[in-house]
Amino acid sequence: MSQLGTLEELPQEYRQALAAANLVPLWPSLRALLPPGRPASATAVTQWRWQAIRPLLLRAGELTPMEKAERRVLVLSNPGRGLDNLQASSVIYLGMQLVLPGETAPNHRHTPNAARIVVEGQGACTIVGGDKCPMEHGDLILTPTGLWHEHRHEGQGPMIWLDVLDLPLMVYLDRSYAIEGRPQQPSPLPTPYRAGGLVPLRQGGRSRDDYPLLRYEWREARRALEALATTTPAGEAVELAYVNPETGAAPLNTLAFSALMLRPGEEIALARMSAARVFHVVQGEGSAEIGAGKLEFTPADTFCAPGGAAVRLQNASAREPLFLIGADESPVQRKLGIFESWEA
Ligand code: GTQ
Repeated sequence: MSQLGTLEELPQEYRQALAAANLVPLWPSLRALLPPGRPASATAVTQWRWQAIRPLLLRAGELTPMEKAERRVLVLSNPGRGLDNLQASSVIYLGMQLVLPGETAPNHRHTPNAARIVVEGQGACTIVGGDKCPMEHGDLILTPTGLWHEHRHEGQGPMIWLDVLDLPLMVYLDRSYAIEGRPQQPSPLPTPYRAGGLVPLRQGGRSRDDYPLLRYEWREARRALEALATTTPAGEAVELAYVNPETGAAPLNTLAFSALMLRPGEEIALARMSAARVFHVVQGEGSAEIGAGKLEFTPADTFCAPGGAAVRLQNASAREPLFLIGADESPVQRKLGIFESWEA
């Protein structure tokens, strides 16, 4: 592959004439725009430690009242992409959100898709399109694009969860905006969708909802992982995909989610894929090798892997299982026809 000409090689007056006409020569930037063989990524392997986040988030609770924050969130930002850009990866935004007893994060809806993974606390709920979703440790709760949502906390003690959004993509597309709404009246009827694999028999088993299931209970995910673990050969990933129970597709248009279990002492290699992913530790301790990066994690830590990176995970305990929830941007890449994966 030949060495291409640089900007500096061009006469100064020529460069000025180009700039005056809003023109730029391609060849000095061509290799950066279209790298040979594989894409470049600014996404750095990054770990966000719960032990660092929690005290700083609780201080935000003292420093900034809800009226001054609307969403009291510390953003888990990837330094490789520029800390101020508030991105975990090119598509994924992560934020740790705090709601104190009696507080409400006001009702709104927006173009970005969001999901929350509950980290700490009891007695809060997210109301999504009138559907009141209780929030318990490890639950995955969806707030898909365009649906009204607000958070309330009627329990005791701080309530904390991890927000996962496709905000960077929406900002890049010039499609990110929010609309404020009045507080929702939660529906008196619970959603007929209680669990994956069980679809209410109405309208031939299909509802008119694009998002029939909004809350994926950790209790059920964990039970399903433990059952799968009894038949999965040692060293093979015990991994379940969260899906839309009617279509089998990823629960959000842009983001896919999975639940992972590593048995005591186990080490696994995940299938390599072109989409960046993030991992949140629901329970247990372990270590990760992501490309050339190595990190050790404890409960409620969060870390990210750039697209294309080899990921190995190890359970540090010889006695206890390790549970993680993963989120990745593969649905965006699949829809664009640019997704690639390789066997582990
Ligand atoms: O809870 O609606 O972390 O709108 C960022 C933007 C959370 C939310 C975030 C949001 C929300």
